[in-house]
Amino acid sequence: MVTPQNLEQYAREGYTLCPELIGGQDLERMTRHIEAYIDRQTAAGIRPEHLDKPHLHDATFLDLCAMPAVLDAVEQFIGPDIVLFSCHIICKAKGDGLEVPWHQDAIYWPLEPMEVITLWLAIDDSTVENGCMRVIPGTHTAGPIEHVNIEHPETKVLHRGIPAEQVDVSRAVDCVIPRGGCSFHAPYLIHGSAPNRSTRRRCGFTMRFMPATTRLVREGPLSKWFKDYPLYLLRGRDSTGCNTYALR
Ligand SMILES: O=C(O)CCC(=O)C(=O)O
Repeated sequence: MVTPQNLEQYAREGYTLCPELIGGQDLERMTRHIEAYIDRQTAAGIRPEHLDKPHLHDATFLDLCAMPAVLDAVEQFIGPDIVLFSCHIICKAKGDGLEVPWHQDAIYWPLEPMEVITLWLAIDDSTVENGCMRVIPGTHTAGPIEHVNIEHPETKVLHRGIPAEQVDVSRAVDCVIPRGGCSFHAPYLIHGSAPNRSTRRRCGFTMRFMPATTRLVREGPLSKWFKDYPLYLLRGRDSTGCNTYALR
């Protein structure tokens, strides 16, 4: 459940944690579907951290992102007209989960204005030991920061990141979240996560939503990825007509 304190913290610090978002049969259904997807993809040789945009291959993920508990929470932050921009399963296997370098999500996205929120749902208890997400509070207002190519990219989830020397890691906050709870973070917030060397899996399902007043810029430098990229209007309407949407 999203509280007024969550909204206030998100505005002030660029992130907030909700220890309970989804439970019961909804959480079971989501977990079963995600685990089956992970099994299929890892059998095909894809690492479980790299399961980006599963909704493009499997429409059930659209239904999971449209669960009322998810959209009711997101509505508190971005209002009633809610577009699914993207989603990603980032599952770090026990003893073998890759690090996510420090980064800002926004540098990958051609969105105007850059109003988009990430809901990171804990499919497993997410702890310091199994590589929970870490954030640098307050960095969401700094705008874009230069990212560089990562050394040994095969050992990381992303190929570009912000060098650790340029991040004030003394201010990092560990997003410890029980299964079924979530965090929300803003697009310019600096965040990352450590490798999972523990004996427990750490699986997260990120869902990224924007208000229908944010435009996906399909032309320009990122058009290779976004020219034909489907957006889904999951709730409300687009009164500005700034995007085109795919049908669910
Ligand atoms: O799952 C993680 O450790 C990192 C997640 C992340 O970078 C994101 O959701 O934007």
